[in-house]
This record gives sequence, structure tokens and C-alpha cells, in this order.
Amino acid sequence: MIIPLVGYIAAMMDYPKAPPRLSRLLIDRPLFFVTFGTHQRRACLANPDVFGAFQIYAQSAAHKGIATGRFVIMPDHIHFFVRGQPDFVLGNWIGRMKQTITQAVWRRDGCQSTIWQRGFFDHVLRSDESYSAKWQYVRCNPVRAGLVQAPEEWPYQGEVTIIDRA
Ligand code: NI
Repeated sequence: MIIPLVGYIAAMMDYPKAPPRLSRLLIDRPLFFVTFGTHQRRACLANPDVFGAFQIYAQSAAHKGIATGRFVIMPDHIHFFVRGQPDFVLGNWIGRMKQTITQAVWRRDGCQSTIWQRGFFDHVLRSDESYSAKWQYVRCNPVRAGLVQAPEEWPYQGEVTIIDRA
């Protein structure tokens, strides 16, 4: 049998990009647990300016279908949960979040210094991993760090979007 090569190439050119695979769209979108920290662990994040910048960034992302769940802002690092759309690129989104918070810290400082340690840590919650249980551990960060007596006393925490997951 003769392979109709010309027709095959023509078909390829009609579809320069692979169509979205149905299987990828049907599986549950991953829920990420994200952590990133400051350059040389400088304590510059636990303040109302960074708290506000984080929430404004996360709220504007919510309009694009990116759900930031519970979060806690520590003096030198941030923990949060996030779930995006199928085309969500976590690294790009965190990069822009870092830039936004940098602006807030620079305004507060009145000078422009290096704010972030490079990169971030992320962990996709397994289906058997409980979001609420993980949050119960994460929200105790300020208590373990000796900043407050009880987790609810720490002012720089919250929940931008309620993520419907156990
Ligand atoms: Ni921590």
C-alpha cells in the first residue's frame, strides 16, 4: 500500500498544534501546595502591605479561574494552596506574584533590594491527601515559630477562594 505522504503533510499543516487531549481535560485539576521564601531569609513579608498585595494578586487571578485557597504569610516565606485551569503554568504565575510583592516591599523599604530566593517548592496533593489536614498543619507555622500563642492570632493568613476538596 502506498502511504499518501502529501496528504499526511497537508493534514499536519492544518493542525500546527496538537489538539487538547480529552483525557487531560477530564482528570481533576491538581491542587498545589506552594512555598517560596526571601533572599537570605530576610524578614520582610509579615506586614499589611505584602498581605494586601498578595490578596489583590490572588483575587485578580480568581477572575481567570485560578483559585488561591488558604495561605499564610510568614516573615520570610509564604505558604499557599492554588488550583488553576488546565492551561495553568504554575511557575509563570508565581513569577508574576513575586514581582507584585516585590513592588510592595520596595515601596515600603524606599529602596530596591533583592527580595526573593530563587525558585519555589511545590507539591501536588495526592487524591488521598487531605487539604484541610494539611492546612491544619500549615496554619500552625506562626505558633511553631514562636510568633503567636494560637494560630488564629496570626494576622497574615486567610483564604481567597474556597477550594472544594476534602
Ligand atoms: Ni513554613
